[in-house]
Amino acid sequence: LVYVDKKGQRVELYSPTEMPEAGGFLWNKYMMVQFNCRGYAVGQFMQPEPSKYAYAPNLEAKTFMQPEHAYYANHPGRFFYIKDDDTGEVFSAPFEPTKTSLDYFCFSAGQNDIKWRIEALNIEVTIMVTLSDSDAIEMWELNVTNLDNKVRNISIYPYFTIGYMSWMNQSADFFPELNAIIATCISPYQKVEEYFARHNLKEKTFFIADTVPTSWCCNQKVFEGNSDVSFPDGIKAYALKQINSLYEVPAAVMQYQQCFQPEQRMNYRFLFGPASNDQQVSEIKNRYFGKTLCFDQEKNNYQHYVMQSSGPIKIDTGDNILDQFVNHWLPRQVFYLGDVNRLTTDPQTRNYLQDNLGMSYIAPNTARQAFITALSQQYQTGEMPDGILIHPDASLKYINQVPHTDHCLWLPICIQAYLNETNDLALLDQLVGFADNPNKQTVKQHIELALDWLIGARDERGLSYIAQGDWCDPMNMVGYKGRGVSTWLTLASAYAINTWIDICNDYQIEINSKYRAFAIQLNQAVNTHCWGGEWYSRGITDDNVSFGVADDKEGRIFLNPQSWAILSGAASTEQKGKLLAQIKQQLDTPFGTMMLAPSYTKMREDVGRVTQKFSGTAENGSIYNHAAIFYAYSLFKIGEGDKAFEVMRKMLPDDDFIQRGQLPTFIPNYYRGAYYQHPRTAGRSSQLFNTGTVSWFYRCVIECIAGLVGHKGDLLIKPQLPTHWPKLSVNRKFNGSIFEVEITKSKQVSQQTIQVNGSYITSNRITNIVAGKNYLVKVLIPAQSELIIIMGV
Ligand code: CEZ
Repeated sequence: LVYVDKKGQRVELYSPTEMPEAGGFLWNKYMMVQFNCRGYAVGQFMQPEPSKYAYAPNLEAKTFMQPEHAYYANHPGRFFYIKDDDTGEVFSAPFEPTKTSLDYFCFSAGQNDIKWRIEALNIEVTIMVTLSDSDAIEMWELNVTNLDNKVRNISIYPYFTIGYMSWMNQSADFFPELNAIIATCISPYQKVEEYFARHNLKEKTFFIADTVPTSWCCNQKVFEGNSDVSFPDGIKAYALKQINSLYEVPAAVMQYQQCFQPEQRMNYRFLFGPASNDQQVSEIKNRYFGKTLCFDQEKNNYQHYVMQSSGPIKIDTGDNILDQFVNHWLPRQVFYLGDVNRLTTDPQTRNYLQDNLGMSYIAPNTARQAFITALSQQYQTGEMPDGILIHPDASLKYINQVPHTDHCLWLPICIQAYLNETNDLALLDQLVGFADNPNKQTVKQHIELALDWLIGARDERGLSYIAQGDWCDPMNMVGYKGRGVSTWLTLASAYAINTWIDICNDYQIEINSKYRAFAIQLNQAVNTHCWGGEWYSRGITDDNVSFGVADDKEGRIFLNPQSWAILSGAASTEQKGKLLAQIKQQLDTPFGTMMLAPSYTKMREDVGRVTQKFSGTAENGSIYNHAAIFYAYSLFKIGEGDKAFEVMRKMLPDDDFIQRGQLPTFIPNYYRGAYYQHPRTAGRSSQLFNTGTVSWFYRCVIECIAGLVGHKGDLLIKPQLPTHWPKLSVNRKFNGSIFEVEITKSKQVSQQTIQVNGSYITSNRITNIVAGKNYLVKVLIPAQSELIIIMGV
């Protein structure tokens, strides 16, 4: 069903029906498109806010990318009907809208393109879509081959849906001089000010072909006729009716009537995207289909763009799905998130910081600049805003208008990963201004102001106020009256402070002793008020009710407070033993670790919107991978490498592809949970590739599993291999050098031994790294027992 190719860095799916929602995504700085294997597509481009160029049949609310996006018959898509003109038989590629059974089907997701190969009626169709590097343009290539040994008359119809553009004004026509269909709209608005802000909007959708069509149609209703999209009247007829759209739903359909000799192949290219005016369409046509073969050039440029996602680690574990994911798809997803900030203009502060934790490994300069951008929008009180504005016309929208209380704590946590990787101590001395004061202070001072803000935002018990949410966005009614507190936030604040203390110790930076005292105090407050005997609660509401506790029928245990109690040091050995046992019993499933259980089935007005999400989806008890990776990270920190690896490995589908419906090309934000409540849907992927999971997943692979951690410019070696791996080969780029590392389990050693370029070293630290030099590192770790680290770091 699924094949993960090593060399071509592709993942292939051989059925259009077994995993109907599976697909892949492409993006550049201007747009992103998610293609599902059957031909449906969700695309958007930035101007500067996300906008559509292929619309749904009804007017859509504009929000963020939705999980578990639903597809339906007239959903936006890019399709090719193929008709044997001699027999009248029809099929469509890649699969929708005719859903005719095919002789062969292959959907193939690549790093920088998506391809299909289809066979039916003795005709082969191959399709390739890629993006331009410099525009919001989809670039399509179609090859049709007559596999027969007789002459055949075949009609080929590319059908690119445009959909319901606007209730104010929409139309479309064919422009012979451009060989293009152009649809135009005035997107709805109300305020006069909006009129003046809109003249550069791209309100045209173009479909340009490189080959002159036999016929065309721009009118969805006329094309479908009395049938529907599965077998439109337009396809039944000999030729398409050349009808435009005058305030009728636009469509882009062309027809190529072609006589094919035996084994003859025909090639067509198309461009699809948004433009401001016809002149722009003409320029695009000339540029991509002109004499200079810009189509191929752009395709190459896009490949180079995506290649920038290459990361600092390649692993060979023998587990092909994991290896290909870590070596190619994981850095690609990390780079997507970090390079275009999820294609938003006001990324949530915690997302922006964590996405740049990931970028620290791939493009450290980008990460550095992002930390500075974020800090320049901090208030002088130390408070961080809910979102970071990264475009001059951006404003805080949607979730960023809801006050959340955790943003400050991500600063030292994310910056620590950056410093490990780069040893760029100068960052801490960099001067940066504030949102409400241009007077600059150092990054170090900014971080301490953030920590002071967290320390100040606590109640008389010493617990952190949650306001209308912490990491958990929809936990909006625990503290909206101003009194509710969060166990997780208190623990995470302690962890953030401890992380800052570690950074200062590492770099011999003087630090006020109050921080150590506050970290202890925070942990103590949690142990006094939030430990329930077997696990930690999630918080205490405005009305002083603890929740996430044994007495709760729903939402009895939450994962995050347990993981972060391990990270913050709040949990004693005994407490750790207890809470790990409870996680195993109440939260572990074959698909991963659930975020809470049992999932809520009805509104709790003292917890909030999270309880209204459907049980087992998103924060209401799914396997929310972001929470699960925090858990994995905490397990590594206490040497529970096997458990941690299991949590991570379950983020990738393997022998359960059909249940997950997901290809191992990205980690989705969740898999359905509520394992005991809704076993039928448990494990199903959200298909949403916007998730903070992947930066942490990358960090866990680099710093914990391979254990090749940067530290003050040195490379520490402290791997944690799962018990069932006999060895691990790693290629690690660090500090401008390449480390070829072989980690082998051996019965001959009782503690870790390390040879660097043939000589043993006495600690687990490679020092005096010379940039440009290659290092051959052989590590032996004891076979039976867990790793013993010689020099404790
Ligand atoms: O958003 C994510 C946020 O982007 O939810 C996480 C949070 O930490 C991330 O910053 C956990 O709450 O509003 C909502 O109800 C949803 O929770 C979404 O905002 C959610 C989506 O998955 C977005 O991709």
